[in-house]
Amino acid sequence: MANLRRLRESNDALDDPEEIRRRVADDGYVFIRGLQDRDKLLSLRHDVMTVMMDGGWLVNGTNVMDGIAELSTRCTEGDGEYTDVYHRVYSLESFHRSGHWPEVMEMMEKVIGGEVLPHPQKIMRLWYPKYTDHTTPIHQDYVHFQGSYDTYTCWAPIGDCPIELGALAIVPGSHKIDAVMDHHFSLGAGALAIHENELEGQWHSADFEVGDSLIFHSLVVHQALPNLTEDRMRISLDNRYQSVDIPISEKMLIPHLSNLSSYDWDRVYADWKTDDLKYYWREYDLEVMARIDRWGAQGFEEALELARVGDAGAQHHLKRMIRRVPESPEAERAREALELKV
Ligand SMILES: O=C(O)CCC(=O)C(=O)O
Ligand SMILES: [Fe+2]
Repeated sequence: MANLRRLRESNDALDDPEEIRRRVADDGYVFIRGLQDRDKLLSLRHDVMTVMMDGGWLVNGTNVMDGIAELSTRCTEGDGEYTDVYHRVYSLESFHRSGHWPEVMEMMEKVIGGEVLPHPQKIMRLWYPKYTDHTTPIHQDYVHFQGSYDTYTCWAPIGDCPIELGALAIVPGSHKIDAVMDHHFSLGAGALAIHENELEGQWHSADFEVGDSLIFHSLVVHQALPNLTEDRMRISLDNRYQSVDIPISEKMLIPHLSNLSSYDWDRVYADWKTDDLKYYWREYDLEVMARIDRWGAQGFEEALELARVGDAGAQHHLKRMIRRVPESPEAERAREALELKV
């Protein structure tokens, strides 16, 4: 990306929570080098890559820690094959525990300034190389996670993530608009994108080393950079945090991508060795908000329109949806839109 600037590092302010909050208020983010323990992240990397190897996503016989992708198995969020392996990863106790590591919780307490609720819905991204049509597009997290604006994402790669492997890029200060921007149909995680021409500001990113963490507000505009490597898998955490005192969306109380298959917490917990993180959020008296379907519904209408006029991305998206939920009313509408074209 031309004119990509470097994120400001905020390690100098770690002992000054007020200054951290000032930077978050001004820039919408703080970027902390080495926030998370390298050895714990590398151990998590081993757990995740082992599941991916078993699922056929890595080249047989290679070192799992290298994350060398088996390109013939490429898939992404929204594909049934993705969900199969992803939900095996999702059942790892070590993955969920990483969202509660003390170094992350202490940092989030500084950012939020009170008791912090890690969202039950943890998220990991498993991104193949040479698959850049499916890179996470430009968006604000609020359209996906809803609840309260004052929700923060902590994004961290599970392993080193130089820019070419697909680091996260943000537009500092873009949260100050204090509103959700228009989102349109797109391929890539979330399937909704802000159009670049509606944006002001500069893209910022960094070569991330394992442990480096980017924490940003739910209205900050961001995207993933494409994974331009020949053969490396990019894996990352994007977990969410908020004060226990503000509303949370019901969407964040269920496992990620559980709407795409029958998957629930009992299945997540099936092989866990400890109990302390099971249903941990139930001890709080949380205000739970109903999900808002507006953005997703509008994106779907746009996908139908685009498919009718021959847009390959929209057609791909709809075909995938038909495979996933063939009996749904949406699939019926998708079939109509696709047939109009042929
Ligand atoms: O890692 C990605 O590709 C997407 C991450 C993201 O959008 C987020 O953390 O909110
Ligand atoms: Fe995001």
